[in-house]
Formats: sequence, structure tokens, C-alpha cells
Amino acid sequence: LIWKLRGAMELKIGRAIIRHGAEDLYEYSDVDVAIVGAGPSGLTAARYLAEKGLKVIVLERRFSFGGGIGPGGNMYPKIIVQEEALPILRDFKVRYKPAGDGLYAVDPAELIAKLAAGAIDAGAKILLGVHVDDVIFRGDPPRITGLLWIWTPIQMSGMHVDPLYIQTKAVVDATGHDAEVVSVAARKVPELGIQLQGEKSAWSEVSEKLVVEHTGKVAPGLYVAGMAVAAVFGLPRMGPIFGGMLMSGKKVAEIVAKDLAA
Ligand code: 48F
Repeated sequence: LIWKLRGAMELKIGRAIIRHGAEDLYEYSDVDVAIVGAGPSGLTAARYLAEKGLKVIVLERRFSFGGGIGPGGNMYPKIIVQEEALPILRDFKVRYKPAGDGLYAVDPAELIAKLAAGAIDAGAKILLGVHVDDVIFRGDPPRITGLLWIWTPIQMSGMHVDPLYIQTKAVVDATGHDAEVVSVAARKVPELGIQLQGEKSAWSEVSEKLVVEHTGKVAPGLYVAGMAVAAVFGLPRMGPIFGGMLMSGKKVAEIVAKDLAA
């Protein structure tokens, strides 16, 4: 009898996972906005886009979120945010301590948890363990209309397994230092004429401003936010100051929402 019960429970667990997991994948294979990367810029963008009633998915390669926030500054458990980004911290109810010179110290674990909770509570779906490796370029006039994805462990195994698709009205590359989506678009869709400039050496103040300034559309249907902006436009890196990432995420959300409403 005990054996039978165990078997029955395992059957139920397995079937519940398969049914509900497949339902989610089916539901989110067609979205308004697909954000690649659940770092600070991607999660911030997800919240402000979802809040506007758009159907948003965040595709994250790791089985966790936060991107570069977790390691703090060289693993000291603090990151820095400047004054201009405080309204975003307040939107997410993230606490901060004055650190002088218009800078504020933030706990990385709190920032990760609250950015993700903010995005999820606003209605965004975060899918973990998903590696995005290609784009779909289609239509008249042609634009980026979708992404191809594969489970990360399969991608890491090096075995060839064909990926699946997500159809979307807009893609946001929030993949950080390597700008992986823009990079694949530049390589595989030469007609877009994208030339990645590559990130330059550190200059925090300048980089924070320029990243936000250059945040936006790079091709029809394709947008860039966060450190990926530096890789695309050849801007300096900034180190463990994160206000620019948050402001870039908010700005890309405003631009995408406006474009989709037009
Ligand atoms: O790197 P990441 O945190 O990007 P970000 O939002 O913020 C950058 C800062 O963390 C920091 C900095 C500024 O202060 O210098 O580095 O620009 O997060 C990017 C996320 O994207 C995921 C990756 O695992 C990370 O969590 N990612 C990268 N490539 C892919 C991907 C891919 N091809 N498919 C899915 N996820």
C-alpha cells in the first residue's frame, strides 16, 4: 500500500509539473516584449513594461536572477547607487544608506530580491535556465520578430539540440557586458548594418550618463539596455555603481511602450 501511494504521488507530481510547465511555455511563446537577461536593467525594464499592461517575459540563462548585482563590489556586500536613481529604488521599496557625495549604499541581496519581486508582481514572467541564441528577422518592412531559445544545460553540454521560438513585438537585449542578442543580430542579419563597438575601459561617471543616453532602439524590433549599451556603442565600463543600470531599464521600458503604442 505504501509503495502504491508513493508511486501515485510521484505520478501526480511529475504530471503536474509537465502540464503546468508546458502551459506556461505555450502561453509565453507569444508576447509583447521579450527581455533577455534578468540583471538590474532587465528586471527594471520588466517591471515598468508589465505595469503598462504589456505581456512581458524575461529569459535568463542562469537558474537565478540579479546578474552582476550579487557579487557587490569585488565581493564586498554593497553596491552603490547615485541620487538620480533613488526614485527607482523607492518604487521597488529598496532601502539605501547615504554614502556621501550624492552616493548611496545598497544591499545586493535586497536589490536582487526586490527588483525580481517588483517585476513579477507587476505581471512579468521570468523564465530561468534559458539561453537565447538567435533572432528571427521577418516581415515587410522586416524587423526582429522573435527569439530562439534552448535550456542552458543543453547549451552547455555542447550537444546539438534544436531550439524553440518566442514570437514578440519587441526584444530588449539586457544581457550585460557581451550584448549577446545584438551581437547575434549583427552577425546573422548583416542587412541591419549593426557594428558592435565593444566596451571601453572604466570611467564611471561618464559611462553612467552615456549608457542611459544611448539606451534605446538599435534596429527595428530590437532594443538595448544596461551594460549591453556600452558594448554596442563603445562606451566605458563603470564598475559597481548601478544607478545607470536602473535608469537604463526604466528608459528602455518607456521607449518600447511608446513604440508599441504607436
Ligand atoms: O550582467 P547583468 O547584470 O546586466 P546589466 O543589467 O547590469 C550590469 C551590471 O550587473 C554590472 C555593471 C554595471 O554596474 O557593470 O555588470 O546590464 O545581467 C545580464 C544577465 O543576462 C544573462 C546573464 O546570465 C545575466 O544574468 N544573459 C546573458 N546572456 C544571455 C543571458 C543569453 N544569451 N540568454 C539568456 N540570458
